[in-house]
Amino acid sequence: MQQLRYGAYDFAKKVFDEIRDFSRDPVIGISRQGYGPIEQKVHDYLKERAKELDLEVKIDRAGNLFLTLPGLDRTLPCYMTGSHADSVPQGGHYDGLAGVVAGLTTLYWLRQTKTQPKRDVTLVVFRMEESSWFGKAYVGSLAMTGQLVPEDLALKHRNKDQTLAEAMTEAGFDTNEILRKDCSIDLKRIAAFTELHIEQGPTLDSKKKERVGIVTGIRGNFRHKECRCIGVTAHSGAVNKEFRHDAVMAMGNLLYRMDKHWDEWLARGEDLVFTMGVFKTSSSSAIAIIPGEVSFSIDIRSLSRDTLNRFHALLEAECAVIAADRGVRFEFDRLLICEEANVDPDLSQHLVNAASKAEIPVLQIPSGAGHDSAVLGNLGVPVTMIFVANQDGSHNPHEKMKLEDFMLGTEVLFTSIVTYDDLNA
Ligand code: HGY
Ligand code: MN
Ligand code: MN
Repeated sequence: MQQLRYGAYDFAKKVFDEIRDFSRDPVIGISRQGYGPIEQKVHDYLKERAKELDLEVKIDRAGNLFLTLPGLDRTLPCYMTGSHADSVPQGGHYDGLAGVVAGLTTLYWLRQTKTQPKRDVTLVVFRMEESSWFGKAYVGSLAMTGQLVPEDLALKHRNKDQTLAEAMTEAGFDTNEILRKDCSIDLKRIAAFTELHIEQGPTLDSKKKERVGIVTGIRGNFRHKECRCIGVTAHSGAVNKEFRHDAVMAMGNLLYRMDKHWDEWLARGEDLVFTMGVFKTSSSSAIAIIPGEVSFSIDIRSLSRDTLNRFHALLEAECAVIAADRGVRFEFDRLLICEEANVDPDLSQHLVNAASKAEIPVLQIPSGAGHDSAVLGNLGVPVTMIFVANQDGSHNPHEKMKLEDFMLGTEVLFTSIVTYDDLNA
């Protein structure tokens, strides 16, 4: 398998470099908004590479892109791999794109070595996996599987007066088609789905030996895009503490309480992370004004749905206590749920076997981040994920990845695909 690392190394490097060149945010990092012009440019770029590799190209009603290398027996369900090409605002280059380039590199190497697998191998490039622009995650894969609702498309852009429906229409898609309840592809035609992704956390990069992970489960999440704490705006000098309804102080108390609960839940072994990533006082806030309003986002994640339900309920209960205490009120917008997902044990074992066949040490590791794989996994498609080590985390402009680590992960993917039918032999 040595050839894969070196033969396709330059191909992968070229693809990453060329896509980076047109993805740079004018200020810092990478910005590729889902259903935005740069994401479209990536899809167009991939269609060009697909032509060179003589791949079949298909685009579904939501703009998800499918590139297929035909197998010997086309009646068999395909081995699918893929991820997303969009990014968070001023984020990194590799979140999502690594899985797309790994799939393309695998197809490239199948062509280069004139290997025709028994079954079709399809690379899927999902639209708008990131929730950061309109609040909803997995938009492309949910559209592909008929799970979007009109309220999703009514969500507003993070800082523009535009709905998701308007962005989709502007990108040339028919929102009535996108809201259909049937699947845009036959899920029974997917024998196995493997998504390669950067870990986005510190575990693999802290290891000398294992630079590749086999994912054991994908956290689900409960999100609110914009909640509000409403108190009373007042003079910061003239109003003594007992008369105040200070929204920021109320939020400070809420965060303190939830942070303590979080520690207690971790101490008793629950899998849980809790983030308020967006936190805004009103545009008229000023030094000498007691803030009467705070808007904030909520992101609660866990491998366990029960943990998610109980922590969300605790948050609401604490809000009620603080509201009574401080004379403020809390408003929650629609709860956005991304389901937690299990990986397919047999397919995961196949990946572990493929890694050992390629003599690549791997670590079994859960995914804290959410991924499109969870959408397919929860609809009965056998899914697995391959993580590759990356540096400086993710969802920030400093995210890095070493191409050597990427190629190790791609080699596991390649080996998994070319040996898949031995599995069934
Ligand atoms: O938020 C996530 O976990 C993913 O990056 N959309
Ligand atoms: Mn992401
Ligand atoms: Mn991602």
